[in-house]
Amino acid sequence: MTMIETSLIAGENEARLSDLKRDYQTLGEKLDRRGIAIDAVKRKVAAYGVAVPSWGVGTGGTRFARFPGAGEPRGIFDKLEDCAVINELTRATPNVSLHIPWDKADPAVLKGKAEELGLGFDAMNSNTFQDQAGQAHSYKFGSLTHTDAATRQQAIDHNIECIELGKAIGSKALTIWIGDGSNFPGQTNFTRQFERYLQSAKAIYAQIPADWRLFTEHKMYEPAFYSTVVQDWGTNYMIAQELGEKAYCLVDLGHHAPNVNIEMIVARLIQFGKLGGFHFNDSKYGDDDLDTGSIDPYRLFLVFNELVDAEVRNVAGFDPAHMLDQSHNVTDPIESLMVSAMEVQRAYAQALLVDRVALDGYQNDNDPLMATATLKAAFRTDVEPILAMARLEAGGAIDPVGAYRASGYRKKVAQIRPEASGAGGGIV
Ligand code: PSV
Ligand code: MN
Repeated sequence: MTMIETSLIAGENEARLSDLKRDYQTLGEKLDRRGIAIDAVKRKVAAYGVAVPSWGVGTGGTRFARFPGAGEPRGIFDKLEDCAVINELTRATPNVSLHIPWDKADPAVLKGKAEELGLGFDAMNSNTFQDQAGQAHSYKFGSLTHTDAATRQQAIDHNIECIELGKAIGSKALTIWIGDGSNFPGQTNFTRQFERYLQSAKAIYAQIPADWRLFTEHKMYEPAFYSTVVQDWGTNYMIAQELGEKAYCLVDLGHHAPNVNIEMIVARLIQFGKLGGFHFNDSKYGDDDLDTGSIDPYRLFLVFNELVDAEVRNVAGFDPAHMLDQSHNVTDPIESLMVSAMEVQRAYAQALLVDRVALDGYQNDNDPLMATATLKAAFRTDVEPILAMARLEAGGAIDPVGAYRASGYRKKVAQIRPEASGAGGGIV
């Protein structure tokens, strides 16, 4: 049990419930006229889940400052409690993604706690972008691509340790993101550095269990500002191809140049069987790590349009992992993560409403105006009654943020987490 009282969810009074039923029925009639069965959409939304990053429940920060809130999680077990609240109210986030060593703990205890809270574990994330206390070799000049073999081996061993821990707690994937690159022209030899990357990645890949997947995550820049080793989806695709069939590309929405057509990258990776999954977030300028759907919900919808297109076409082996990866600097992280999970569900529900037969026809007839209007018709549909009904039927809240605020959870945990110092490394 978490600290949210179920009575509070039930406390979402009868008036609210009857409003929802009416709204659901009205929307159902509207969709019926478009040949769409609302219950079928609701079932898909209800079955959909997006993983929460353990590090997301602590207040994030920038390199200038961090402003922690009261009742911050003190470690992985507090983080799991917060993640359970998110899932309890939204019923959309059954799994948590761990970052090692931030979340390192006895696997049996981790597993027990997660089970008690009704949670599972998503992909494991390794961390070779920071030095840890007592570490033999520094990552200042790189990790998996370092010029020094012992430093590379240390980074490889850390990834293998993540796999071992993941196996013990029921995870089925490892995500590798490295900060390696350079800050000056001439600082590194691009080719030799990438050769070292491939060599190290192959050593990790060799330890990936048969029923696991390895995700590599690209990012254009930061912390290296002149060049980054795994900088874009092209390089990422080469890596996945070089490594083998268990290797896939992970797309973090914030890791591209502004205005890049991410939905097309998604389509390409699907077409060539290498889309591993997502880190959802939103951005205005760069890797802002703002809340998913807060800046450009249409782009999120367009990404989901590609995913639903693949789902409808029954693309073989298509099963991307979905996760949030954001930094909450000015909001209560629990609230941001709940809203973000619902934004992802909303984009999925809207994409399910696209009239794909009509779209196909307009595309073949070279009718761009009607083709784009077909997408807009789906995007403009207010699917909130579908999301709320799916949540309610699964035991969640009609209005998760309202229920969370009414529960007083943050105040309660602030009393039992007095010396909270923040979660993880505070970096995203
Ligand atoms: C890097 O910016 C990133 O997106 C990677 O996924 C990291 O694991 C995460 O943020 C946390 O720092
Ligand atoms: Mn990420």
